[in-house]
Amino acid sequence: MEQLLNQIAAYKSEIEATHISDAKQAEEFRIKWLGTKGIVKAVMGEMKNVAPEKKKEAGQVLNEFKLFVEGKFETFKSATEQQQNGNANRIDLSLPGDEVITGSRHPVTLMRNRIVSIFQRLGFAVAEGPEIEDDWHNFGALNLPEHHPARDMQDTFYVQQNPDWVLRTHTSSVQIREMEKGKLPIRMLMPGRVYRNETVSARSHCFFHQVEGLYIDENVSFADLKQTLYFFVKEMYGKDVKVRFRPSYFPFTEPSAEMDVSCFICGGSGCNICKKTGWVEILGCGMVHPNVLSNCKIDPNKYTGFAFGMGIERPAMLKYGIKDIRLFSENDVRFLKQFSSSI
Ligand code: 2U9
Repeated sequence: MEQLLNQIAAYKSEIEATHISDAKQAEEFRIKWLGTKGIVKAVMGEMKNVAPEKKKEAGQVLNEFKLFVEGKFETFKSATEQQQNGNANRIDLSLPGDEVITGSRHPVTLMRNRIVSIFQRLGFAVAEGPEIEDDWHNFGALNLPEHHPARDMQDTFYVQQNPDWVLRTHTSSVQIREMEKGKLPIRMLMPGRVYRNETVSARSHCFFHQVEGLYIDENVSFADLKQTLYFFVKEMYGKDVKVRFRPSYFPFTEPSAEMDVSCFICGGSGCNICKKTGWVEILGCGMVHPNVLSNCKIDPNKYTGFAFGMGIERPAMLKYGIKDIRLFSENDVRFLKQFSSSI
């Protein structure tokens, strides 16, 4: 019995001298002392060697020892848990913050948004359509029947697998799709990418972007077209620009016109941009040809409409001073990150 008491006293001082610094050591402590093959179990086993009259006393001492070890283990465990939580929650306020990489919008997107938002204020809605079109929507419905010489005006990319399919040469095909739905009036804007089989150079590319507009209702006149475009020009290029219309020809509009604004670079006195004429061409327009309305099952005797179309790259190049159209599609981050805007 005395031997047992001495042994327990030695164990107690060993435990008192033990220091635990992490969860791993706490677990090692548990296994050593409280595990199934641990010291506490072994000491309990000594009971059988204790003389019967001492068993009661020995039982109390052993029980107290067991509680002592368990208590120590709980203390170690909660200390290491607190330590772990502390590490996770500790914030070093002196560290620099994470960099917020915001990116920037593409200059073509910026210019498109600018154009679109002006017409949206006049009640134009935006519509989109497929870039691979069938012959009917890109040409036929737009008063360009097969073998019409006007088809040669735009060199077209044909899809090899199906000669009826083309990469759309204008977003007018989207207007046709809207008109075919038969819901009138229509006041819509069609921004999008178009393709033309042209040699790529600093000034022209085989794909570019345009915004087209279409307004169809009863009693729409050329005066409505002019007022709409006047509003656009004033918002886009400023209150002081002058506007002129020149007669033109498009198979899908009659009459047709091209619209120039007084040069917003030199103010009309003559520079490289306006080729010393004082005028810059910005868009084509006209009254929707009656054949186009009929093609879409709209009665041309009841409804009339106007349409217009403009490129996006050229105004973007003039606004941002971009000298080469190819930069738009090269995805050079050094180029792209220079443009920022809220829209
Ligand atoms: C329908 C009927 C008529 C859209 C029009 C133009 C004139 C025009 C060019 C300007 C520069 C395209 O990006 S560009 O190369 N567009 O000159 N576009 S009238 O006329 C339409 C459209 C849809 C149903």
